[in-house]
Amino acid sequence: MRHLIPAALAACCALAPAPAAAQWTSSRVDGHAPIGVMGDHRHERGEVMLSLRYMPMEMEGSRVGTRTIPDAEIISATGRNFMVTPTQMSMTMVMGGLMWAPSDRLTLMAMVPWLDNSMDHITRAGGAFTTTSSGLGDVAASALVGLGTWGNQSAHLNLGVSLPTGAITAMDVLPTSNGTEVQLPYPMQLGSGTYDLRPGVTWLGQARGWSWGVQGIGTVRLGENDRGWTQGNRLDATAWLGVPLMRDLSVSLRGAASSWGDVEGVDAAASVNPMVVPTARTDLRGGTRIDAGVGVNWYVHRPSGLRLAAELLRPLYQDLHGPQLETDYTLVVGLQVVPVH
Ligand SMILES: [Cu+2]
Repeated sequence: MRHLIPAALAACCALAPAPAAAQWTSSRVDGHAPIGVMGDHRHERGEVMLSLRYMPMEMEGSRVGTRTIPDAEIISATGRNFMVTPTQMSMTMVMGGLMWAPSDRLTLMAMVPWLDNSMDHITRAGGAFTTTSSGLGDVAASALVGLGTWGNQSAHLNLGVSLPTGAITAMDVLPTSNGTEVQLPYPMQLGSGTYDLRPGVTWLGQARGWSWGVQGIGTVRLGENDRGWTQGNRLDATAWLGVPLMRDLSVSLRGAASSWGDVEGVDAAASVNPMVVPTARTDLRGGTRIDAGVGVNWYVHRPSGLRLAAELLRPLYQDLHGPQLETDYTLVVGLQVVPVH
């Protein structure tokens, strides 16, 4: 059975190069995926890896479906008839990661995100204001379970769970709240408020002068949070190519597709009226986006496993339940080190 799966895949998957004599190895500079991919590689028994990622994401302007819509139309009485619209949002995530391999087959991984959000708005009355939220996001833990390594190919399951450690009652002052803090709409919250399953699969391959990988991961929300709503489920699929330019430096090209659902239920205590601003509407949260990314991996110091990597992603396609803010770019800069071999 273990040998039938790769045989069947190799037979039908045109991307897979003919098996070479070399064994797949994470010690190649392109043995780690572009830095925006999580849970792409396993470690050898006893190894510990620490990582830190800095991930700013910028959103400006809104879309309805695939069409951009002017902010003025969103707040016009003859347009979408909202009183307020977001014009811009900056989301910065700093994420610490820990990987540890109790065996060659199993690598355990924990990720701890810190979020910093800022959203600018304009109002029909001609005003402008900004809201912010920051704090711990949803901590995730996962097991990367090896399916096997067959020559120059390797595959594992990603069995993850996300914990509801991020706040879902983040507050700030609004122009209409007379100086008191009120609960912010859904996109400014820091977590889902639910336990989420994150099942997936990762398949990797290496040839002499290049490498490839594909990964698909779902996010399934379990039940509803204690405010009575559920963030939409999501699906993330990505594929990449890596090319070593020299022994310790590689570049990458990646495509990433994401699809996520609307909010189900409603925060009964939400202080913002969904008639006022699109961000308070549960049915204007979902969408689909396809990003293209270019990245670089640098093996700075092999004895300590020190790597420095960066990746820039720009959307090729966005289809949003809107008006909803569109993404302009995502940058990921990361550092990885292996203090225990
Ligand atoms: Cu690692």
